[in-house]
Amino acid sequence: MTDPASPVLTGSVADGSLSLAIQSSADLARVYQESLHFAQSQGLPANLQQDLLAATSDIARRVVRYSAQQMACTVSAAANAVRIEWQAQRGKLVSDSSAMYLGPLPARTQPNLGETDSTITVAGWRWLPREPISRVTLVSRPHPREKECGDMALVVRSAQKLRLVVADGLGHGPAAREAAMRAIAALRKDLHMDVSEAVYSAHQHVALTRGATLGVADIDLQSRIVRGTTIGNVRVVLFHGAGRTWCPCGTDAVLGHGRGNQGRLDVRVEQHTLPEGAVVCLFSDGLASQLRLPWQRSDLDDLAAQLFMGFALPNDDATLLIAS
Ligand SMILES: [Mn+2]
Repeated sequence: MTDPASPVLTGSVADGSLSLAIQSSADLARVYQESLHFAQSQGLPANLQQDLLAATSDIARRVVRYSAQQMACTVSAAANAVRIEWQAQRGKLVSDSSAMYLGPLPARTQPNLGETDSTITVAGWRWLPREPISRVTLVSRPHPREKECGDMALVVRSAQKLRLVVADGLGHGPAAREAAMRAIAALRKDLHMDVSEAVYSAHQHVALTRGATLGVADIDLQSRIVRGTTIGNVRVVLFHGAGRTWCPCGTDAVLGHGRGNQGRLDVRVEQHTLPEGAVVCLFSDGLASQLRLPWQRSDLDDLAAQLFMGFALPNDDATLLIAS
């Protein structure tokens, strides 16, 4: 999961960690046993042990249903806090929910993109015990003629802050990915910087590539304030209740272009408080801009699958990152 080409980029592991191998339903019992042993060896409180077992069991069942060609799941524990990261590459997207679309847009009928596409990567992050934002799900798929996705996502967290990023390299293919990867690397390295500074830094890093569009959301985990911006057509949207609560207007520009005296990038950062139960979404233009949440709430991983299947467009890299 530390492969720089991977969409999963994370901080370091502190105390103990456990890697779970999940290939088929035959592994589910072992996943449970290994998770239990890990939870006990880390001396986690009973309620945290239960939550950890429930989470790894849920993830293992999902991963088996995705029929992914590659999967990884890592559990880390430090100071009575647990982080779980998982990734399933080149699988088929499935959703538990029978109610596919009850939202403001009409249900999309077959063929269902996710069920026919085996190039999708799904990844998730969970933090225990529960916090203002304790889960993130990523769904990503390259352009149909490409092997590598020109979009990249970043999920990185410190004690105070969770940073979510989607970068979309212009065009598609390896050169697009290079541009996106540089933006992501800068925003990971500069986690300590505020959104505006970090975006300027990314702007420098992306110079000499073909450029990228970008969405960034920094969530302050103590004050429950989200600060965000967009450069170009990546969307950052806060959903709460029935509709869009907040969406930073951002800047119509290309990251990495227009450097020098004449082309200083105008970064406009906006902020909003994060209400209880809010969902933060970032997505590239490979998903339709009118993306809306369905009325009926479901598990975050199922919601991500539903949104991706409902709104992904056929002829571009597509990346959706959602957090709740
Ligand atoms: Mn795109």
